[in-house]
Amino acid sequence: MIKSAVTISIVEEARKGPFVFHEDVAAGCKHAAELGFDAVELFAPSPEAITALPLIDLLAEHGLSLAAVGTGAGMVKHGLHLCDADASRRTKGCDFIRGIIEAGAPFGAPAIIGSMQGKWDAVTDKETALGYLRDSLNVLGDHARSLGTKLIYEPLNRYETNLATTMKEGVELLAPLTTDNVVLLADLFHMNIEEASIADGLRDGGKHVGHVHFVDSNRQAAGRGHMDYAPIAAALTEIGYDGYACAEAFPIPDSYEAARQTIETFKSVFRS
Ligand code: LER
Ligand code: MN
Repeated sequence: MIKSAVTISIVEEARKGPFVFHEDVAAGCKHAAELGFDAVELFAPSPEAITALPLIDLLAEHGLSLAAVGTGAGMVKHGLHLCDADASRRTKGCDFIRGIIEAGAPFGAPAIIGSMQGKWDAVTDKETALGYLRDSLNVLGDHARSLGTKLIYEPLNRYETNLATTMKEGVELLAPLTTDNVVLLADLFHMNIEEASIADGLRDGGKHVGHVHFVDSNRQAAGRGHMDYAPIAAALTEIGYDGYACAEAFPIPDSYEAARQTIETFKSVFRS
């Protein structure tokens, strides 16, 4: 059965980013639980910031799981990414992600590689960049396996990456990997921009889809845009998806209302 989750960001630089709750993890967990979410997804500035949180207690107190942990702070805070032409900067990017994997693993929470994948450019051509990215996915995927979790790779829209922008390209990126421990994140916002059909994109991802960012066409809470969720839910059922549908959306009109709207739409899409 598909489970519900909602994002909490404690990254100052991402204050205007598409996260439902910001700054206060305790308040985010309290509201998530009140509204009936199964889990939260955490976007934190560093591995140390995760381990410093009273997460075990907060999750237990509110009966929540940790769905996933984001790694994008490596990019927004330090400008790191996995396709940097400079090998020492690639290593730093990889180390940052390794730290987040290790901070999430005790909670069974996989790390997400989104913006940390980077882009190819005039210095690093596409094949070279894809090679760098695959090298890191192999190492980090195996590391996640050694800690009992998966690694999540997220195709992004064309304005955020030029590596893999569709589920089909995501599958092609994973195909030559030596690790089988990397799954795809289907973010409905990115898919709405890049896929000819979101439902067909989910079918392209098939068994590789391991996480979903549940959001509307305008990156607001599900139910506040023009996304047609019925064919999306049908495609997720068809591919046997039973992971999280996690709200990664702007806190519009405010965090609580965005979360409330999300769970209302979640129930009508996945529980009726
Ligand atoms: C970025 O656009 C995004 O969707 C995030 O999940 C990536 O970290
Ligand atoms: Mn996303």
